[in-house]
Amino acid sequence: MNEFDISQTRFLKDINYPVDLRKLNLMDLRGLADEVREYLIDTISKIGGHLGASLGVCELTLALHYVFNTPEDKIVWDVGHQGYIHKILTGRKEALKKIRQKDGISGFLKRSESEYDVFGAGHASTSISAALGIATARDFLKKNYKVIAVIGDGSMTGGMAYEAMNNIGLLKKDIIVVLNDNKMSIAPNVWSIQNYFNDLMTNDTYNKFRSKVWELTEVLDKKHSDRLRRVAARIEGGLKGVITPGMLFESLGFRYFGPVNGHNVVNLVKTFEELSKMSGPLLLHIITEKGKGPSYAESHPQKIHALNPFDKSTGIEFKKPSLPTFTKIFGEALVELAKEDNKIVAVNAAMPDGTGLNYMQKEIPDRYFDVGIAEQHAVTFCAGLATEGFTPVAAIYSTFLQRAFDQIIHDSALQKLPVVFVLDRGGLVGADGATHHGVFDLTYLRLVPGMVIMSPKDESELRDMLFTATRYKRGPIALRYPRGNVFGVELGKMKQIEIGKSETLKTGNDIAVLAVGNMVHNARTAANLLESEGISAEIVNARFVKPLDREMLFDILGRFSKIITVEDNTIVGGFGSAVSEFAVQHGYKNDILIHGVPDRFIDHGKPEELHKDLRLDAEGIFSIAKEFISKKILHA
Ligand SMILES: Cc1ncc(C[n+]2csc(CCOP(=O)(O)OP(=O)(O)O)c2C)c(N)n1
Repeated sequence: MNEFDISQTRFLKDINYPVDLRKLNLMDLRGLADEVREYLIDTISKIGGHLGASLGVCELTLALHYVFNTPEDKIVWDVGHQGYIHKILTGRKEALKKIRQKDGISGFLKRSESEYDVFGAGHASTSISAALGIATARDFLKKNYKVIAVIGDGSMTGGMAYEAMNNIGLLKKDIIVVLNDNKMSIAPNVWSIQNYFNDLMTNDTYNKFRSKVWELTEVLDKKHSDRLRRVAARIEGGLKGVITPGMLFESLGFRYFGPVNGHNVVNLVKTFEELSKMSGPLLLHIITEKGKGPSYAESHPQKIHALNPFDKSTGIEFKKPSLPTFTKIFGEALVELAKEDNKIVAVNAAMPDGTGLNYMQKEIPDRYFDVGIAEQHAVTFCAGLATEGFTPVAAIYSTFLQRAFDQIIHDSALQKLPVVFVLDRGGLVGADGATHHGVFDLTYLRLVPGMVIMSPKDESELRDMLFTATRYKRGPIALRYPRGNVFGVELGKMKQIEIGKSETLKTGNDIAVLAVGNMVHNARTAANLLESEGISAEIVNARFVKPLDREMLFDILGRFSKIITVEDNTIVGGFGSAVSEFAVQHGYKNDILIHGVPDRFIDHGKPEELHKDLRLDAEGIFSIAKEFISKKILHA
């Protein structure tokens, strides 16, 4: 397929900011949409990234920046993974070529990156709350810009969206919510309200009735037209015998418009022009196709949510890893265990493939649940299942489980309910960056009384830990492992691991390195490097961050004056903190160096680049150990 050359485009070559866009004739937006799509596909095919969502909002993004006076008017994007076209149109056309790469722009919205990125995102369902905050501040400041939140139907499965809408109904602020309905989350969406939409969109009589009412009431003044439209909506609800989504939103205080075709850019512009003249909370429901454009994307919207570099004529990714991922090992092991134990139930929050629960979904669908982007609900749902003797396995990315902190404490741990938490993407995740790194979990889980926290050094230990977790009945137990491919070690029959027992991998005399999870591998390699310089390091695979292996710690603290702890978690309150607290509480005065992710947010980059920068790779651990031994440093 041909290289895409921006200089040969009719419109895109001259578009750098929304002001340039606004100089175009309305009809030219169609041609521009084609060019933007082509540029997006060409760029992402070379470097990888989120594709489907941005292709789906191409016309919407053009229409919003065309009609509204951005950045004075504020667009708040939910999640932000659909923001690539927004970035192209707001000064980052060239920068798109380095999106998600080290020192390049972020794959999500980021306030520090552009004044057009009004509100940072990465996690779902925040846009309506943020937009309401902005609108409330605007009114305090007596300004009159527009505030528009764009939220997908997937993100509408998150409870926070309803908390925000409920609040908007009370505050009655001028705000426009665009509901981008493509029936997809990453996987097909699990939104019950979708059924109402499906009803609506296929019901011809309803659509005719509705447009007739709008036409008839167009000529009336606002007070009378509003009243008539409400009466009509009630009649229509009665006729259909169901509550229509329009009524759902209207009962929350919104005026509901739609559904309209989100790929007709000309109509979208006209609709936004109309909406911009209205006041109060407005909700525009648009229908789009995730992956709109290339046929492979339209037919596989789930696959093209995010991609490695790919062939742009077929959508097929170039690089297929030879080793499986930790995710796959977990997913398959869970099926193995669930086949033996019919009390095991698997729960995920809108990430069946990402968490590896797609294997359960396929093999044992009646004990598989996707609850939507609803991590809080997922955890309490699991706690409920546990009260009745089930073994719920909540498979949630480390970063997204942050959402359910109170549910972990209040609903699971406090009641000693045995929920198994499986946290994929623990540690530095790479290209998704600061919003997605799983570097807080060891800390936020460690402070929960009674919580057991494990992290495997490799895939075989992951299986054993899962086996152990599903048999543990004394309370919540968590298992955390990284993104990416496994080491390729041999897999045996799953077996029980003693709770709180570490594993010494190498004995030594000069320094002890206590490592957690995938850092064990790097620590081991560092020990070999140290050995070649005549430094003898003892290497311990901690296995458990809680409870700590007291016997091992007494032994290590007794034998070594210098100890390094290594974890790909924040150094605040994680494994190293636990070891230091233990030492202090028992009156030891050893030098303990806590090595991990520093106490700041870490940007995107390849995991290996980030590990190198933060000295968490083998070389880094090796050099830190040397400096520590020679007393150059007391902390990393
Ligand atoms: C709290 C949280 N959980 C999970 C995710 C992972 N995630 C990213 S995008 C996405 C689907 C969003 O669907 P939707 O809002 O409909 O947007 P679309 O991709 O369809 O445009 C999910 C589940 C997330 N970003 N935040």
